[in-house]
Amino acid sequence: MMPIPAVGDAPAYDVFNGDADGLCALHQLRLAQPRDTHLITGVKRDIALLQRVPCASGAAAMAVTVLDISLDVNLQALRAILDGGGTVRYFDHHSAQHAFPHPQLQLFWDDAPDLCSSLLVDRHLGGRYRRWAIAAAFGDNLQLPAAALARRAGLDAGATKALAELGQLLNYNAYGECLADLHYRPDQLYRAMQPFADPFDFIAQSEHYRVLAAGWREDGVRMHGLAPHWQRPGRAIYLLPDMPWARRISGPLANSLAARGGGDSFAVLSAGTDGNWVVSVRSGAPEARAANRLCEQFPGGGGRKSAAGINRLPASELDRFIAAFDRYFTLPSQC
Ligand SMILES: [Mn+2]
Repeated sequence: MMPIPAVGDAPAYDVFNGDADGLCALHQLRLAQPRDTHLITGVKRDIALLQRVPCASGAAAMAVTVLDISLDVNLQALRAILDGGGTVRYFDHHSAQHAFPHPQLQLFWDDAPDLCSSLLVDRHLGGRYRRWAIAAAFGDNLQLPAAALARRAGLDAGATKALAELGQLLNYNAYGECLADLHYRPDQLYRAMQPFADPFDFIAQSEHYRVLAAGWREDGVRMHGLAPHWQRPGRAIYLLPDMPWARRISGPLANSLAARGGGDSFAVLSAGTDGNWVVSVRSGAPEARAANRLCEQFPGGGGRKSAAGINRLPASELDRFIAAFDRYFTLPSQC
């Protein structure tokens, strides 16, 4: 049972990314330190979450826990909460170049490539709910570190696979343009996980797990039926229609194409409800042809060398994008 906050207690907020990593980071923490809190979360790409904490001036100091969203993106809201007398505990592995020391800020931050927020919480708790951390690491695409941790935890191949699937399903639920695209709002999904200290019980008993597994199968059939809109040797472009299922699988599709390896580059363009495209690009040669350099040629484009995107590509720019993509990723042997 969740303890009811005593009268006069400061309001507490848990602010977390709606993906597997955010969910499992919060879940581990609240299993260890139960507290009735207000939940603030959203779809996976909704990361400017801290500004949603109501900053009532003159209110008693609030306690805010933040999980798996970039400090840089939430800098202003973080400062406002601290300036208002609130305390913040922050676990994250995204960009935090503007991190600063503050007596009311406890920052657990590490962007090592084999870490995620759930693993930072796992470290903080001394591995107390490690199975949830392993599921999260799989969900956050950290296949090797997750498998290594599972081995060290004595899990056999079947159990490891079950946690990998759980992580994938929790992560899959967060993909969409808006909450209506998702099977469950991430705060609902978290509440469904809350009674389960052991993820294997969640897998065996939760209706939410069954719904996600069925949704994943259905969307997977649609995903595997997709043919590229445009294709040349070593590079392809996929167009996804303006449908909730398509917005749910855009991330998993990009991940599964990337997982094929082989040095291929590709773009997945999802039709937004506003008629424009949301573009995600993966480079098969990140050093020679950084994905972000292609995307930066378009307004709202950016990202990393291996994976980048364009937030809003006008429908009228589709042909220009395909031509630019083609030029950029043309294989040297064909020049
Ligand atoms: Mn993460």
